[in-house]
Amino acid sequence: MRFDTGLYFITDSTGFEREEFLRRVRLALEGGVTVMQLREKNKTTREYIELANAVHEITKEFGVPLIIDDRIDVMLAANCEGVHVGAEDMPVSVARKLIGSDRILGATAKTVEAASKAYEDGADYLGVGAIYPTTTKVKTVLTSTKTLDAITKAVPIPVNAIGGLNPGNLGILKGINIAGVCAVSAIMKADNPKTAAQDLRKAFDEIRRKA
Ligand code: TZP
Ligand code: MG
Repeated sequence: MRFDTGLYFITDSTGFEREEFLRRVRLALEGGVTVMQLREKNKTTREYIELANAVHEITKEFGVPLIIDDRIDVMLAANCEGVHVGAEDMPVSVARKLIGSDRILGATAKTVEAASKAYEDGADYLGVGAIYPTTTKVKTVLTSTKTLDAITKAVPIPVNAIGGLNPGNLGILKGINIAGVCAVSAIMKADNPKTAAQDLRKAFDEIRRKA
C-alpha cells in the first residue's frame, strides 16, 4: 500500500449522519486524498470500531492507508494500516512496540526536540502545527513556520503541516520542505469534499513548484 502524506485528510464525523459522513469520505478519496485518518473523540469503543471498519472498506477501494487517531486497539480491531499519537497519547516508543514494524506510526510534534525524539522512537511521519488557529476541536497551540522548517531539517521522515490550512493560505509554507498538508474542516465541511480535496492538492503542488 502506498504511503504518501501529500494530501492527508483527517475526518471528524461530528454533526454528520453516518451515511452523509461516509459519502464525504468517499468524495474526499475521489478528490485525491493520499492518506486518511479517522479521528473520533466522542464515540464508544464499539462505535469507533464499527465506523473504522466501514471507512476502511472505502479506503481499501482506493488503496489509501487508513490511520486511526490515538487508539491502537481500534486500529488492530479494524485491521487498519496505522495509528497516530499525540503528546498526551501512548508514547511513540510504546506504540511502536505494540504495533510492530509493518504498520504506519504517526506522531504530533511541536518542537525540534520532540520531533527528533519521535523519529528516534519509531515514528514514520510527523504532523506539525497548528500553523493557523483552527476551528476543529483540539487541544493545541500555534507552531511557527520557523519551527516547522527546523523540524523538516532535523528529521529524515515526512513532515506534514496541520492546522487551519485551506487552498487559500498555504503560501506561508512556500520554501519549507514539507511532505504534505493535513486538513480536517477544509475538506470535511466543504460543500463538495471532492473539489475541496482537489483544490487543496492543487494549492500544495503550486507552493511546491515555487519552493
Ligand atoms: N492538530 C493540530 S491542529 C488540528 C489537529 C488535529 C486540527 C486541524 O483541523 P483543521 O480543521 O484542518 O484546522
Ligand atoms: Mg491524540
